[in-house]
Amino acid sequence: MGRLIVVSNRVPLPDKRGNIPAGGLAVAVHAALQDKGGIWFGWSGKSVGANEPGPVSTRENGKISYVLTDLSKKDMDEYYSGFANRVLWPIFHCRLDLAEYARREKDGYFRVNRMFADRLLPLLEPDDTIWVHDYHLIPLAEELRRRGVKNKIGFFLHIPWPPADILFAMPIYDQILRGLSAYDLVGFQTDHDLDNYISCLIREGEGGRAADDAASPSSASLTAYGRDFRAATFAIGIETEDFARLAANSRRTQTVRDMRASMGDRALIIGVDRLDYSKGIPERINAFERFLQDYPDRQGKVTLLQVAPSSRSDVPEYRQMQKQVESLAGHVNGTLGQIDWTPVRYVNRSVGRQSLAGLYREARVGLVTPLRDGMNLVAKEYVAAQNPDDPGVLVLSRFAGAAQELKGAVLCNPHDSEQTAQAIERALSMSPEERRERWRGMMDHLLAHDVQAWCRDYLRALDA
Ligand code: ADQ
Repeated sequence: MGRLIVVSNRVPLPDKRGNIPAGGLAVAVHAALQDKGGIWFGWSGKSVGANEPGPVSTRENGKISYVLTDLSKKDMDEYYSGFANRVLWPIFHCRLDLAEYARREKDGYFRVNRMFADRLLPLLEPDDTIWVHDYHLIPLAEELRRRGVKNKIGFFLHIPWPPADILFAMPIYDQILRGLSAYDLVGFQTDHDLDNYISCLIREGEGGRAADDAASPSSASLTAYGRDFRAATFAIGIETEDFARLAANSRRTQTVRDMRASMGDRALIIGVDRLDYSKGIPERINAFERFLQDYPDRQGKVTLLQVAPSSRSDVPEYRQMQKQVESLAGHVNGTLGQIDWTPVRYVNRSVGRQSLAGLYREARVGLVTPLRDGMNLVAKEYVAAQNPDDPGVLVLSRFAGAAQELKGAVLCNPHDSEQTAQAIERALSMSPEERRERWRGMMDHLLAHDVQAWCRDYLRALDA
């Protein structure tokens, strides 16, 4: 394999001293880039001018070049806030009710993908391998192929792939479906996503598994739209060992000390998410209220800490959610709280990684209840952060990709508040032996399948 060219919507740049941003994906992909040498290409995060995208800027760091392109205000509105986050994101998370399709924004999405292809083209060498990330850039391979690029091009989808009936409700779904066939390897988070994708091809009458395909649930040789390519499952992981170490060393951080002091003997239940409707935060608060009603002996003895920094505040649904979560937390605190007990603590900001690791470790229960999630790294971080001698229990939505792997979690249906309340009670009353046994199985899995393994496995498969 020659150089590696990574393309993603945003590029996690190193700081001035060359330190790579913390957090799994950035670290693993940087390691692969450092190993092979290459380019990380994407949007700078800045929008300049009204209509015309700004110039490309390049920054070198060791064997890696970061090539960043500014977008125009129009591009940002149409491609990013528009089609990517108001059509693809809701539809891929099965929220047809929230999708707002506008032809102008769809045009902006394809225009930015063409612009990315134009700007990437002169940087490519014949033996480069290209790895494109996520739903913002599905049409990129097709655009590169149109420009004569013969290189190996891989794609990884970080979010779920929807069932055919949902996908087909999206105008121009056929262009999105066809777009993926221009890649050599399409990676999904779970077998379920892969299966949904193949079902879409079959239902569309445009292809499916090739005649010599081995019929594995985790990988497929496909023929579609006149092209032969592969698709497979690569469940993304975290930096398990590093995160566990961070958590073990977090006892003395101020956040953890403050948390302890304020909790006394109370049990902590933790939820950590970007403020996003896919994460099921309102449903979680409702389930917690239900739990306090169904198990009144627990009142005054547990607190739910929900940490949820705002995201995508330029999309109206996200601003509304912020108000909704505030009001639900206020409702539970107002109706059930006591002078010396606040049932729900809601923190609307981001927390540093070490503090986060420490808070996970303090929590008896990790409450991770997305309505739908590609993987959900919070679930994996919660497990990695636990004290092996006295681990907490993960309550996990069956609709998170992570539920396919984390067999020691107590699974729940986030749409069913009664059942989620039971799962919380089950977690809080579990014996230490059972907690340790469940945790050990999950931790062994996470150590063997960390983010470096994910990156290595994907690139090996693309290279094969
Ligand atoms: P996200 O939707 O962002 O990712 P997730 O996988 O949970 O969701 O990752 C979130 C990351 O942000 C975690 O590392 C978490 O620690 C961090 N984070 C969240 N809230 C935070 C807070 N308040 N303070 C500090 N850090 C916080 C998308 C897909 C997922 C998929 C990932 C990776 O939607 O399904 O798992 O990509 O592929």
